Amino acid sequence: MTTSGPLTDDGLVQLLTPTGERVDHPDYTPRVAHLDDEALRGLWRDMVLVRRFDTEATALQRQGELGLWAQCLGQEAAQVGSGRALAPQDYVFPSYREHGVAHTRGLDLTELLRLFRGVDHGGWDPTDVNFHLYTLVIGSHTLHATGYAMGVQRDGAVGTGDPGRDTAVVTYFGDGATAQGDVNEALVFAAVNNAPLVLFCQNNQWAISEPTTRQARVPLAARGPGFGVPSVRVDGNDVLACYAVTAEALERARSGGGPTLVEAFTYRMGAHTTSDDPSRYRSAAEEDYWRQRDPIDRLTTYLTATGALTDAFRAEVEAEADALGERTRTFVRALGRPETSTMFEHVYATPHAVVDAERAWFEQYEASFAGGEQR
Ligand SMILES: Cc1ncc(C[n+]2csc(CCOP(=O)(O)OP(=O)(O)O)c2C)c(N)n1
Ligand SMILES: [Mg+2]
Repeated sequence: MTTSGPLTDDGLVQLLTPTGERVDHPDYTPRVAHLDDEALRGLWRDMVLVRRFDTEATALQRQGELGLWAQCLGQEAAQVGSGRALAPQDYVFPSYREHGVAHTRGLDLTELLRLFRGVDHGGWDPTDVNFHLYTLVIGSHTLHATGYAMGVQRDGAVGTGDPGRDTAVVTYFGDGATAQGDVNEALVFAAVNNAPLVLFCQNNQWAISEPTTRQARVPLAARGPGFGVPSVRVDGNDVLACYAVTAEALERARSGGGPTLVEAFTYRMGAHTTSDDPSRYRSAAEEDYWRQRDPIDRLTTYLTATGALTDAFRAEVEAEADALGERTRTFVRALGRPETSTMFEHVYATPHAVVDAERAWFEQYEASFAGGEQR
């Protein structure tokens, strides 16, 4: 689109062009060489299912079943490509639209909806799938991830050479988050402590209505070297390239080589959230430009050309997506009203005197209303 500043699209690692042709890259082609037709179909299936789920969740918000929804529309390749490069023992700290990553971790996507319906402060046990709770405070979780990665390092789970043991931590954040102090502090701490961390920035061009040009004068990946963190810019709508650069960064982290900053250059095709109307601040021409770079379309074109994507497989995935949509709707509508006292659960991992006192006060307060009703 442009050749200077934060919007330049030069220098992006790419293995699959927007028109669905494979291109070679000396460093990164070998990192996807083992992905056979079945694995490639798997990436396509992941992206199709995530998009269907995202569409269903948006519709559920419009029907009043969810308080809010943050779409990942357009970012499926960045999320599925990076997520599928992870090992089971790796640990993820997401922000709030990493639905594609959640899917690759094995989290049932419906579990994401408790938070957006407002019936739970989290919704899942992060340790079940090594996928932390969503964080809405921009950038704060990059510090949690850095601390967690330093803990992994101190546990001796880095650089042992045992592929089942060596662990990396990945944190996902947006372009806007890079302007926050927390993300910059995370980069400093991760760098000087050589933390086994991958800082995965999805540059989707917008931070609500603020364009990337209001966040930086340079490509976001150019910030990494100033912290002493190796950085790479990847075509975020190319699932293969995202897989490859993440695999490299994870390998560096697990082997003791320290952190990497990945800038996945992508686009938020939807609104920021269901509370936003992007037509107020961006052009239809820009949206068209990115629609032609749709991450799913390019893999569809490529796999159709190679013969890997058969009509039978497409029909199978379509049926699976229909079933997921149906299950999502049923799940959300069956979520009841939580007991108010559940807000006191999981504040700390162990019992806490202040929380106990607050719960006791609250129960007494609620009982006073019940008594009032009886009078
Ligand atoms: C510390 C903090 N400041 C402001 C906000 C309000 N806010 C919510 S999302 C957002 C924009 C984030 O943009 P970006 O980091 O690019 O992520 P994206 O939503 O585009 O994925 C802002 C400013 C917040 N949640 N937390
Ligand atoms: Mg953004």
